[in-house]
Amino acid sequence: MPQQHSAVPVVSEEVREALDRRQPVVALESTIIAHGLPRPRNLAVGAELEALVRAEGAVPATVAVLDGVPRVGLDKAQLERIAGADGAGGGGGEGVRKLGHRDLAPAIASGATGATTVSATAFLAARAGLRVFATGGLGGVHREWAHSQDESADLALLARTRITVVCAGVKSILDVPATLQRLETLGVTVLGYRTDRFPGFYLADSGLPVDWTARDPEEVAAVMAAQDLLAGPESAVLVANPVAEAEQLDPALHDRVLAEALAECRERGVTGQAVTPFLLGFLVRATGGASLEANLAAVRGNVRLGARIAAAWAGR
Ligand code: PSU
Ligand code: MN
Repeated sequence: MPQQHSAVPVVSEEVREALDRRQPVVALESTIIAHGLPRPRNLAVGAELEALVRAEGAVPATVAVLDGVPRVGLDKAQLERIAGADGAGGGGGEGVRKLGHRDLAPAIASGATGATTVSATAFLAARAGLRVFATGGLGGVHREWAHSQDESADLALLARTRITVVCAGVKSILDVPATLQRLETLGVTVLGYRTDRFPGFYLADSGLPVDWTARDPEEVAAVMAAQDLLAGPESAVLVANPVAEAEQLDPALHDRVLAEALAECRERGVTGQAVTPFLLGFLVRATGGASLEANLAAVRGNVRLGARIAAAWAGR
């Protein structure tokens, strides 16, 4: 049944008011909540991330699609549905799909409920007029790319979306050098935050360098302003913010368990959208939860920094 919506996306009143008053707003994705973290911890994390944004004086705008309506800014009940905690079978839990930007049109047309990945979140947030987005780690080129051609839609979308994405690099389950190369080819600006090393998601350092370093939120905002001044292709800025070394996953454990995860993924023939959640879930179990703590530490740091960048941007 075709659906009709007056405005896409629907922006919550709180987010709309903040944008109108030029107050800082930070977009948050929902795939990490629905598919990237184990339940029931995921709901607490979703709420915690919003609270962290507020504690920094900014307004959080979690993005998702509910009953075919793309939304920027969720209320408590909407966040609970995405986390699968409504218990009422109203499309929550397993019924929450993972939506990249290409999935938005069919989700709208069919009235589906789903969590948005980096690509869908960046797209909807930019459409709503948001400029700053915080997440964990981006998708990218998978290690089996030559065989599977699996490159996250995150990369191409960020090559044509004017938004600043704070992340802990790209997920270390990926081919990180290939992903950095693709970002260069696609023309996406990458800034290390207080570092000249590209972060490794669970690890503070992926072993690869970055060309540019920002020392504070004002410097990031200055890059954003320069992007607008140039009026070049509508591309993103990645702010690569490393997890604190004290909170990173033990690198030796990381390398060992990741090799097991990749082998298991191959053996089971996991493909497509299922690959990233499978690998993240495997790592959580195989590290006894240590990868989850490192993942959360990275996301928390990114969300806090996102709020500060949004404040610097709003203050310009
Ligand atoms: N960061 C995390 N956990 C996640 C993701 C990012 O800490 O689960 C999600 C993001 O939504 C990202 C997606 O867009 O993983 C990438 O999935 P894929 O590789 O299928 O494009
Ligand atoms: Mn993929």
